[in-house]
Amino acid sequence: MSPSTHACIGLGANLGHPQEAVRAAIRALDDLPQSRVLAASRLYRTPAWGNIEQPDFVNAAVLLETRLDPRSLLEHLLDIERRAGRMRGGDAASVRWGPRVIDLDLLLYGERTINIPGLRVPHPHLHERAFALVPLAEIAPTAPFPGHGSVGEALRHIDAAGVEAISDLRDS
Ligand code: PH2
Ligand code: MG
Ligand code: MG
Repeated sequence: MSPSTHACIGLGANLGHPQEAVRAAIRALDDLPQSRVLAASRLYRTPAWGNIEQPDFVNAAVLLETRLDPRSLLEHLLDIERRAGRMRGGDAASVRWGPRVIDLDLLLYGERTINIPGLRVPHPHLHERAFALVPLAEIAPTAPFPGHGSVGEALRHIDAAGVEAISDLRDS
């Protein structure tokens, strides 16, 4: 069994029922084997990033204590996406940067840098995306971010305009 690690997961959705989808995915993360959610951020409404006209996103972040290795954790994230109805390959909702019912990204895995087929950690765009960094900084500002110091330090270098917590009430 691997030692326990703090992994950071980014969640996003902008099709169907985004708030419900994000909340359900947070519960699914807590149900993963050898894992538990240590902290979940509030939900944020964020302007869609990318070159496609699409609805605003709901984004959030989770700090997960896990003994799953990075590859197994990634497989579980893809499985949660599939069970939530996420389609990959061929359909309109699979366009790069396009709309999706739920997206779970492995942003950080302890202090590790990972570069294997299908998985790069830290997430290669984390340092430039307020929709991921703002929720993450809410729950894990001191988390080590290889190449960028910490999550909180990385956030100081980007413009977070337009990224707003939906409500302090989780069931709004
Ligand atoms: N995800 C994308 C593309 N654009 N924009 C926001 N605001 N939030 C996202 O999670 C997001 C995005 C593809 O993963
Ligand atoms: Mg993503
Ligand atoms: Mg993804």
